[in-house]
Amino acid sequence: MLRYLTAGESHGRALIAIVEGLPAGLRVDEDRINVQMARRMQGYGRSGRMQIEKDRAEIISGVIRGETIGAPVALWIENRDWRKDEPDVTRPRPGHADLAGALKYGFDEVRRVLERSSARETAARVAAGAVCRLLLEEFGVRLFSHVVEIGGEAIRARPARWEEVALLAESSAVRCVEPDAEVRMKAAIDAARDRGDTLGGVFEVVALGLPPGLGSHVHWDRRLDARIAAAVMSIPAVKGVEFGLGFEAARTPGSSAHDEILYDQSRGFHRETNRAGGVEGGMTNSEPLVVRAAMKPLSTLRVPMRSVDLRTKESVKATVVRGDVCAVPAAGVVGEAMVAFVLADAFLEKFGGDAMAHLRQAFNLYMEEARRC
Ligand code: EPS
Repeated sequence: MLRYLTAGESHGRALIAIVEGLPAGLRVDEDRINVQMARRMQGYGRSGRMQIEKDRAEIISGVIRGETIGAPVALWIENRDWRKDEPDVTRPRPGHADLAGALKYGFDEVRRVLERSSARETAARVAAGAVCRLLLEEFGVRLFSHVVEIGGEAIRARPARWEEVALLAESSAVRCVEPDAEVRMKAAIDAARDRGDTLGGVFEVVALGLPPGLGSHVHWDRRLDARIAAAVMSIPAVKGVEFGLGFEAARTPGSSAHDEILYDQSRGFHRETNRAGGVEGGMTNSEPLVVRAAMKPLSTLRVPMRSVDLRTKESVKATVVRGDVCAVPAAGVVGEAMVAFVLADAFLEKFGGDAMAHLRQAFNLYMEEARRC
């Protein structure tokens, strides 16, 4: 239903996102997109590039007088650090796309790979995701993220109230809800920076206010958890994705792994626990969607690992370029964008319509029925 493409190199003129399949009549406010762009640039441990850029997305098509017209919405993000003649790089970084990309495309250097494999591309994803988020917000859906762990330093517990989680994450330099964990995470980042090293971690994306039945149990590629996992897994450096109890469910007996079903007049069907993370049988069950992702440490190291020069075949140290010590907080914001995209797609699939009014009608009818049954 919905698709998006991005284009642009890390040091090219600009990044571009095109979102296609949005209904007409959606209010799209550039400033609200740019709130998300600014969030992606934050986080303790980011690279010097974030001091240079002022990421702003400009809407260049598909919106007239602040509303979509059903046409593709193109977004333009100018690169300040735009250089025409970047030098060739012949020493691939272990862990990055450098070597595999060079072999695949027949290059004898990796500049032609790293310009596109750079995580800078995620700026365009956040712009696209921000438009999807505007669509979801029209139906009361709210998305946020927080950092659970950095370099082995984890939070002990998160507050019971999701509102509090969202608020605390927003005011933390590492997007973490526990002040003492934040201190430990920042210290770990400082130590890694001093060693010329990098750190990974775990972030959690949460979506509240979802209707039941997004996605489907009937076929593998309609399952919402599979689609979200693929989208989140596509974020550079993400190595694992889990929902609710996730891998822990494998070690938990069935009687403590599921969420008992309750019903009352005012709340309808509801649960007291959310071990499933809001998805059962490949569909939303109207509980909060809780997705966690594990991010490996970034492969751009200031103290490089061993590599081989692509031209001379000599044993060398990998190339040293500017990079983040830790980008887990920013990856959480990118995670929100990817989840927003999949949810908006599933929304349009379920409620259809070429205009917001049609979508709203179908949504209201379904929600009324779901409440009654
Ligand atoms: C990034 C921009 C990049 C990197 C970083 C993320 O810009 P530059 O290469 O000019 O410093 O700072 O990407 C990586 C560390 C990576 O390995 O891909 C951004 O905008 O998020």
